[in-house]
Amino acid sequence: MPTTLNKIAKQGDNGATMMPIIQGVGRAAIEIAAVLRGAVFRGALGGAGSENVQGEQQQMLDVLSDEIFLDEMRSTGFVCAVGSEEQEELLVIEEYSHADYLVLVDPLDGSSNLDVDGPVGTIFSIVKRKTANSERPHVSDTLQSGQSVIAAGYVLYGPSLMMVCSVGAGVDGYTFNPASARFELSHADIRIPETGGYYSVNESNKDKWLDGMGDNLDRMKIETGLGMRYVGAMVADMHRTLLKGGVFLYPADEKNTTGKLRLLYEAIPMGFVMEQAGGKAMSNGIAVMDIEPEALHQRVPVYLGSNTNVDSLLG
Ligand code: AHM
Ligand code: MG
Repeated sequence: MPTTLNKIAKQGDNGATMMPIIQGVGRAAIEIAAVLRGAVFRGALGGAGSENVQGEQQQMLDVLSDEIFLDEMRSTGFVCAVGSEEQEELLVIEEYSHADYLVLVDPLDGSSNLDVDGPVGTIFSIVKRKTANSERPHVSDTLQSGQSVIAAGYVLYGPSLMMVCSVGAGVDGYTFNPASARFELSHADIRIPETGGYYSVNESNKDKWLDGMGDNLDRMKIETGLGMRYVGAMVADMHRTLLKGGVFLYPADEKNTTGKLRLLYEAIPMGFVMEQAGGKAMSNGIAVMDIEPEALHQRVPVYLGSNTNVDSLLG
């Protein structure tokens, strides 16, 4: 019998409590994957005609994925509120507003890849509320550092459908098997190599990077001779970096002066997974996991990957 997501339930107290929510993420992933596969036939590719809170054009699939994810979190009965990259405000799940956990999500990361059938992903993390269960969940419940994350992970919609997640006891990867209609353990106890062969970044921005990162990258390239890979979807770039080693970065630049990637929906969940796999996740001079969030949609510079490569880039 293949090992399924049920493995998570056996990973200590956190695993047992997180299991229903992660199963909900799995159901959302299967639904989103089906919507992505059929999108071209349903006229669901392209803009939704709306902007998200960051002033970015939403794709129809961003909106659909957000709805699917929220519905599945509601159906678990364990989630009191969801903070989503696609929603300006914290979404309180009224029926379960007394529940213990909040989920932070980027429902469809890298959605600029959709028009060219490129990989996209879902990124999530789970925290326990700080407010009393009798109170209405509040945005302050989401403003907790990575040290408070109980579980986090991502879904990769690529040639196969994969979920990579951690409940704080290492990192496992599960691949959806269409024959059994289940996520099956395919990548047990993922450990990032101490050194990898690639750096991953949108290098076209280099002249506009702040904090001397252009010079750092040039120096690292000369010292290490690393090759370059960049998908432009963080989940895909993170996944390659996790399995093969190397470094992924998105520095602050003249346009995104505090960075582009979102602390709560992208940096912290990926930082959690990266550290659990033995790698490193840094922002400017501080570990991503030590940043105290100040706002739901806060952005930060991100440098994550193999210890050797992150150190050589930032060193
Ligand atoms: P999104 O959440 O709006 O899709 O934006 C995040 C994405 C990441 O997946 C990716 O790493 C980055 O934006 C790519 O940005 P760029 O096109 O500037 O290279
Ligand atoms: Mg994103």
